[in-house]
Amino acid sequence: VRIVLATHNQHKVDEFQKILGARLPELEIVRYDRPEPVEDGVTFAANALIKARAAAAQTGLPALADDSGLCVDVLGGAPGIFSARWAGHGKGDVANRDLLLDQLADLHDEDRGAAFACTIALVVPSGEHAGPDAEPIELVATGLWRGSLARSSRGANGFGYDPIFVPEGLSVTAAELTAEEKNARSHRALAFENLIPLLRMSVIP
Ligand code: ITT
Repeated sequence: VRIVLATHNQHKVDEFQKILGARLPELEIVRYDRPEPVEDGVTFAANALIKARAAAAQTGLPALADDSGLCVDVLGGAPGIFSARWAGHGKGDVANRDLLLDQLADLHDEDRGAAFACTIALVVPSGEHAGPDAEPIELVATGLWRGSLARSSRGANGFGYDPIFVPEGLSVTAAELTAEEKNARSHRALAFENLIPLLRMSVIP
């Protein structure tokens, strides 16, 4: 089954392929990175649906999209949906991380709790058999990965905020994990775990 993944982020594509390849080999994930619709939703789910809806409408194929970010407890869940542009549009991962580290510099270890969140939206266009007024199927699944924020960046694997995120139960950052170790426990892996029954129900014969 062919399914498009609407993203500009190659790291997400790599993680999707590794996570799903192991679990659902019958799915062929094809990257789709046309100009994105405006992500003006106020939740991860809303933004993931905006991206997946546009891709499904443009391709006529089932579409997946991922909206994700880092939610810091003392910041009331920020950066959250603003994670990709925390230091400003186009400033990049290093600037985003450095700003967050600066903002949290005075906090004690016990106040540095955070979670990565990932919401994956699946939009399946209505089939021809479904009649002219049929709506697409829209489903979402979320995964959370608890941890805390390091005091400086460590590690070269992964992407984004991985070098400053210490997963619960570990003493290394997510960027010091191998891809296999990250994909075995990450917010993205958990979101997929929750999405698999929905995929089986809607796109996998
Ligand atoms: P698309 O919208 O094109 O998919 P994007 O990178 O802009 O790509 P988001 O809008 O969902 O994606 O922003 C996600 C932000 O959260 C971005 O800053 C990422 O670096 C960060 N992020 C998401 N998942 C992450 C992960 O597994 N590890 C580290 N950082 C992550």
